[in-house]
Amino acid sequence: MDPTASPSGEGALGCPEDSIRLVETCLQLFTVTDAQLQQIQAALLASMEQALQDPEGPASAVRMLPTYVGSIPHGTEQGDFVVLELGATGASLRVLWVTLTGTEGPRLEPRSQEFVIPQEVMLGPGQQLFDFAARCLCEFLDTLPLCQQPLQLGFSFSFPCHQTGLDKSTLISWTKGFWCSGMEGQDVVQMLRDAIRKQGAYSIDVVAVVNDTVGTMMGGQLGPGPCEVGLVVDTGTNACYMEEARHVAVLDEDRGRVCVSVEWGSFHDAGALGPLLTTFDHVLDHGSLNPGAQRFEKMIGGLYLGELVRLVLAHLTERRALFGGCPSPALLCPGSILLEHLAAMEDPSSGEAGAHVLLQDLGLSTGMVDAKLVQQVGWAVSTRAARLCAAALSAVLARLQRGRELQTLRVAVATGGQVFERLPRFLSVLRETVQLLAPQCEVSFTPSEDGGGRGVAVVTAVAARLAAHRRLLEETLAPFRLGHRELEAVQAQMRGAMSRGLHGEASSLRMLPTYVRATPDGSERGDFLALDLGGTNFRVLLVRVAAQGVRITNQVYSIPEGVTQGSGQQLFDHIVDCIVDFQRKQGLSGQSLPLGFTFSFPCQQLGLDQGILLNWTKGFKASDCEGQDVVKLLREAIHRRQAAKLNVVAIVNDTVGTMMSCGYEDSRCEVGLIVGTGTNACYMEELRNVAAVAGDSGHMCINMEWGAFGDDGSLDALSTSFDASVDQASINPGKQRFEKMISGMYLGEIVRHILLHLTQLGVLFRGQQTQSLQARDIFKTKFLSEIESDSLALRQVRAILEDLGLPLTSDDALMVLEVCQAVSQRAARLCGAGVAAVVEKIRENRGLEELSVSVGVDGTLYKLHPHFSSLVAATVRELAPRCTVTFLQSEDGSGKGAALVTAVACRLAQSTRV
Ligand code: 0WK
Ligand code: BGC
Ligand code: BGC
Repeated sequence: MDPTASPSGEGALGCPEDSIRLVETCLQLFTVTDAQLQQIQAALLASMEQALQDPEGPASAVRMLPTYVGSIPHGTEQGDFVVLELGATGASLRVLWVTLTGTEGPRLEPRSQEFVIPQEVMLGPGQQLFDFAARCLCEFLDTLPLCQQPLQLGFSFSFPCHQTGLDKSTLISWTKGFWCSGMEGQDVVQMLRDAIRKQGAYSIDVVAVVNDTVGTMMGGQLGPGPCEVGLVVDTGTNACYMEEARHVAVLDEDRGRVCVSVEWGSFHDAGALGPLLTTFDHVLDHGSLNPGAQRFEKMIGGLYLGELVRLVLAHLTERRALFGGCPSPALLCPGSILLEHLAAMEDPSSGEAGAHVLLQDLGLSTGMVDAKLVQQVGWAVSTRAARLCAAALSAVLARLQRGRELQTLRVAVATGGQVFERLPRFLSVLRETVQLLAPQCEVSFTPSEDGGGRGVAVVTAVAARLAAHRRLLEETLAPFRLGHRELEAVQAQMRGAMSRGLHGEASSLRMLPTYVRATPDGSERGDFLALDLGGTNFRVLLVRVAAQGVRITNQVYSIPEGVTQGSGQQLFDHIVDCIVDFQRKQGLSGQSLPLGFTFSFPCQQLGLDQGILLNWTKGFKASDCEGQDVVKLLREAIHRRQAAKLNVVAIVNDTVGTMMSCGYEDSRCEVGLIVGTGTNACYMEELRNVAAVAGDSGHMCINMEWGAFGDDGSLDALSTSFDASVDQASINPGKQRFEKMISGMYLGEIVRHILLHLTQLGVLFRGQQTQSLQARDIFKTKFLSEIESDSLALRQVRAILEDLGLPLTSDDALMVLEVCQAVSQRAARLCGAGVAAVVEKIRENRGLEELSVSVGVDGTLYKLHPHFSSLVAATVRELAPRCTVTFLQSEDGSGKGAALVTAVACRLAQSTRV
């Protein structure tokens, strides 16, 4: 279809006026009205916002790709960096050596070298392109006086990529003159690393990959407003800008900004752009490497402007409006008119001369009219390009305004690319049109330094800093990542300590007999009082055991630190006061109910109702108790308080109470596990294996007191400086080493010490030590459970940490999350190794191939942490594959267990009396 056909449709033209009219009609096609530009601006803005909100949604016209660049340069970056630019300037790549000297240092000119990329490399296998780039890189470095230090490289790769990190980016599709095979979907950084390694000449670390628009923006001179937009019009075209992170759905961020590469080259909107596409655009697209794609780019990019001019000239020649209707072979040859030809015709005064040169190059005989008309064609094509580019840029400005809810906007746009360098009129048309389309924006245009090379070096400096931080973080957390072999060693050491403890030999595991010989059989009946001391809460319970089941009434009482760390008398008087208060409230005053006492501390039991406290743990240190029979201490307090009716029948450890409580529902429950303020486990051992208790048949529940495992130094290999800091600051240094690596009282403190260490290294909080983080116990273990919860987006992690007065970035929040994960995973894995040791002991005790057993569990950390329980179970499956272990979370706590132990004792006492 001939766009300029006269209604009457006849061939040859009468006079020059006809030619001019025909040319003007033809050039009219390249005229875009302000209204059409506003339409494009609106359509582009709409698809930008759609792509931001719904990246997976129906293919939006523009991609809006997050670049992981979260801040614009603050000029402090320093160091030497290599920059490799591929794809911005068509058939060439550029290597630069950039030295950043921070805010104080002098500005040093980068050294650079350009390499032409052979056509067959641009259209060949992808690996070949990267090998070519790596060879050029080494050739350039060979020219520099370099010493052997590893080099850091920033890779400017000017094609649409899905980025998942500053150094991780997969190619979506080729554009412009590139069409290498086997590359789409590939990680371009890995491709480059492999190609450089193959060269084997230099040790180069590729630390960042950026789109050329980002390098352009980061290289923008600091002007009136911050440079927050990068605009490239080179062979292709694109822009990036600093979007509010909360508006980028693919990032779960609510604060700060992130640079987004718009990839507006692929913008196509039938309504807004459709009517503007001329036949020449369709012909050009049809003849391109990627027909149907990058339609907007093909109206603006320097790779296409010359071709558009050629197609128009060829058409007008065919219509005999130019060159007497005699085309030259060159005029009919695609790609024969280049950007520099347009550049030569740009200057209103010398432009005609430039047109003459072009026509000579094309072997066309030129008359004055022709040259003038050719210049007009060049202008029309580049003017349209500049106005369309302005419409797109105005959409970005409108997005910036809307994203920040601003009435007016002041911003600097960094520009880069040959079209800006060679077609000076392009920028003035662009500026003018932006003023028209975005009147409420005050926009300054600033050419990017070194074509964006310095900008890429700045991003590389930031990436290098982050990569260094990541390495320091990994080094710091590595000791917390326990492998299968280390856990097997812990399991074996625990088995050894269990055997030695049972035989009464020196061992960090005391393996205390509890005089609980059986788990409940369901025949227990009656009302019992129970006390539960030693966990987060002190509770007094009334437990009614009936045929229909167990009913519990309980009340939590606080125990002030002054009492837990006061005198023993004070502590037990306080306990009795709570009991009396509870009895009064439950209308039990004066009633004599059997009482079971869950006392969650290491006790040498001499009988069910006799327990000598070996040592306090978990922050308790009431005086005159260690070495005492705590049942006696309780009875003395009862006596002092004249609460005569209380009958203490049994003292049990919370692990035993938990096992009994769960055993009431599931008779296979033969292990009790607590992971709360403290940690410990008990299990049903064969009596024959318990040296301290007479008898060879039957079972005895053993309180392992595994919190003390490793107090003999057997865990030192796993202990870190942070564990040592926590231990030294505790009220029982050197004691409860296993507990201090696992339980709720200590995990928060371990994390706090690691955060202090990472702050010192400058990895966190920009190295600023904050007052709040110096405070002991400020980082509660419950924060780990909150921070690691999957449902919590990073933003909520920030909220928790900001409440602690920590000035953090999203990278900081991510690192704090990783620290919490490392600490809690080590705790869960160590706990799993302990349980594996116990269930394997039971299996071997019974000479079984396979064992199926249940473990009753209680404790805030185990119950509230989002991943702790599943990681314990996974570790047990890994280390004790011949045991099928069911973990039963205790609902009623160990108070019920204490009552059941008391009930069993009363039943047995009853049966011996009759
Ligand atoms: C609830 C039990 C109690 C035990 C506690 C441990 O009833 O006996 O001491 O769990 O968990 P914590 O409260 O220390 O987190
Ligand atoms: C690419 C963009 C690039 C632009 C300018 C386009 O073809 O898709 O990633 O920024 O060219 O080089
Ligand atoms: C105590 C144990 C107790 C555990 C869980 C440890 O500190 O020594 O007796 O079972 O904490 O509460």
